[in-house]
Amino acid sequence: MAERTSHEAWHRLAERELKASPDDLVWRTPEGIDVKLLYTEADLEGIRHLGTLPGMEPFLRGPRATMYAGRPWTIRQYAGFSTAKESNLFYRKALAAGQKGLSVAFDLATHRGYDSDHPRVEGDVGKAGVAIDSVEDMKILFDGIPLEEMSVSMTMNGAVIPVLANFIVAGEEQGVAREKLSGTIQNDILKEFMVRNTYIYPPEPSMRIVADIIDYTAREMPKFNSISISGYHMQEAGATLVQELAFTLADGREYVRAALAKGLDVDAFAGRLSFFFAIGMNFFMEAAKLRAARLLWSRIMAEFEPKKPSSLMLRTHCQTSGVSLQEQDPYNNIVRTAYEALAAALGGTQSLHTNSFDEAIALPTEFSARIARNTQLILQHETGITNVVDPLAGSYYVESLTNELAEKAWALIEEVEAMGGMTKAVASGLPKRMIEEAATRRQAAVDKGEEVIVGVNRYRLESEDRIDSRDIDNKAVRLAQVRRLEEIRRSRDDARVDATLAALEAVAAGGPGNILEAAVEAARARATVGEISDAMRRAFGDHTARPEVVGRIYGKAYEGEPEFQTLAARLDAFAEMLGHRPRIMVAKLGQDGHDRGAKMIASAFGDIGFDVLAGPLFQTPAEAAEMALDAKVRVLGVSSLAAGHKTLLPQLIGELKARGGHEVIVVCGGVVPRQDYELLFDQGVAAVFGPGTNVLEAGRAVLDLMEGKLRN
Ligand code: DCA
Repeated sequence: MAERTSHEAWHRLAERELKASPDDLVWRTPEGIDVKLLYTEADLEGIRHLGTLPGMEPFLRGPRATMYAGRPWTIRQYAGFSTAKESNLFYRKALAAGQKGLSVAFDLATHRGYDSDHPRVEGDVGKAGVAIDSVEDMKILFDGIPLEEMSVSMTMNGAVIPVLANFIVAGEEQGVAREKLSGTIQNDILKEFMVRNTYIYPPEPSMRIVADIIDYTAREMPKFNSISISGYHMQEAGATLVQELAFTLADGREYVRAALAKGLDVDAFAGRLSFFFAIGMNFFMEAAKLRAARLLWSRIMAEFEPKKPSSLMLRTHCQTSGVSLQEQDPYNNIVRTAYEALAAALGGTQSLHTNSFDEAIALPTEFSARIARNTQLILQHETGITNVVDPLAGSYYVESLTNELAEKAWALIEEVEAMGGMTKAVASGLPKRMIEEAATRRQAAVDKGEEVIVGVNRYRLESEDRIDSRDIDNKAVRLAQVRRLEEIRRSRDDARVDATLAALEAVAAGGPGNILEAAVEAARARATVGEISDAMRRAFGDHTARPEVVGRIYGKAYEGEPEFQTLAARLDAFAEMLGHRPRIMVAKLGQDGHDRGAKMIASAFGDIGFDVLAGPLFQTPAEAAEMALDAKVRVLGVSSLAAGHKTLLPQLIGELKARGGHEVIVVCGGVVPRQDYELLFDQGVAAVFGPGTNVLEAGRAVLDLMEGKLRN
């Protein structure tokens, strides 16, 4: 009663201060959660998880009893570029400067199971990660790094079999038996079909690969985490935190079922399942998300009736949000990353990557990587936050958020369950569509200034200083890789390679045995990543996805707004003059599967009134040019997020010209450093739209270009 009276008194006071009702200030988040102005004890009523303890079921307050007081989270920076030698040097310096664990970024050629000399990957080798073709590269990558002491995480999903096999053999040849290897393999293919797109094979055999790896590591590599079930890329693709939470945990449930279907005992593998979440700018909600994730995972795992308490425990890596980084006023990114890192730590992560401030533009330099690493070192050594376990517990707001996120995510998990589980849901396209809708909605909110981004849509600088960025000479990297491949092919025993590859293909085709086990033999014989992947391709086939674009989301957010209507009307007039809607193709070239930007542009441009053709993923420049000319497009927009632009765009323009397509206007969007703009313009690119571009402005610019072309 006293509580109610005082709350009423507060309400009156608040109303007087605001000259409006405090209820008007309720913040509806993209998750559909109404965040109130004030939380009180009353908000804790009925929340069942209160009063639980860390290190114990349901592990909401953390997987360890002492958390960071016993051992702080692992500072694990995701890195890799160019050759194995260059990356090895970078790792060694980082470890000497305070980094605690390794996390390897592979280039996209490796991700998709191609050797560096394959014609489809010319623009990708060594660009967005390190090029690894064989055991020899893997050995160089870890040269001088003792694998019995250092835990190594490898982000690999498509070509997970050859890469893990190469790692095992590299360890062996370094004198470290596989049972001593510690680390994590991402091995999370479901989210690749949903958002990240570095798949190779169709879903069914891909799930078999996941289960075989869980089986092999459970038997042979007890210190190795067999999977890193990842929501990170979902949030990067635009998912709300509820979607990220629900789809990730539903993926996890599916993997557990796949492993159980192989006849494994749940306690033999559950303790080595790990997770990976993104941490964005919604500070308290991100911390609450990790707490809710642990609560829900223990609930899911309880269904499988494990005997070991550790089988119910969610352990996770986190990475600060890449999409929250901006090209404009880039030092702001240091501040963003620091807040996100704090949220991850307060949420109880086990391992963390903090982004470098220049990552919206290019690969990190040594300078930006140092600041990113020091962001964590300062948190661990100077702020005192490691001394207390789960310090946000008991906060009316955070507990209430934890509960609400958990409830909303659980409802979505149940929805997936009703569809027959995540593999079926993914096949139906529902999660992908939901995420794309959320991404488009968010873009509209940013473009309209409803969501403020400092330095981008508010407090923008008049002029920006250029910052240094790292560039990779991928021609030189490719040449070095091709030479080593030649050397390997010359020096190995071909008959042994053929026999091991044939044995692998037989297992993949349904014969007895474990796929990873067979691949280890092939890797030992010096079969390459491409050859091992191809042996499985022969058994499994390739997966190709149909590009689908959501509609009426961006336009709806702008309903009735003059800015949008003016542009749409201008476009209508232009279309009338032409006698048809101007057609634009949105293309993705090379192995770059990051398609959030491309999908969003396709969707928004469609709403504005363009006739949009979405090209498939992984086109070569020649294939894209051919498709564009067949479809008679006026504009060909290339979305480039994996640093292939300097190779692929000139090639594309060459291919267009070779086919008489001089009239096609080529524009480019995505992560392109300013210093590359001139080169692209010289090659004939008409406009470059960097990160933070307002979509309506891009639409206007494209229309201007088309009108200009007609006039000339
Ligand atoms: N007291 C005593 N021991 C502790 C404590 C503590 N307070 N906290 C952790 N430890 C132990 C752990 O039990 C673990 O030993 P174990 O493997 O034998 O059980 C060891 O110290 C390492 O700690 P852990 O929290 O597991 O941290 P990581 O080895 O860094 O693993 C994890 C984190 C999320 C599980 C892993 O999957 C990972 O590193 N993922 C990274 C994924 C990644 O980098 N992705 C890139 C995008």
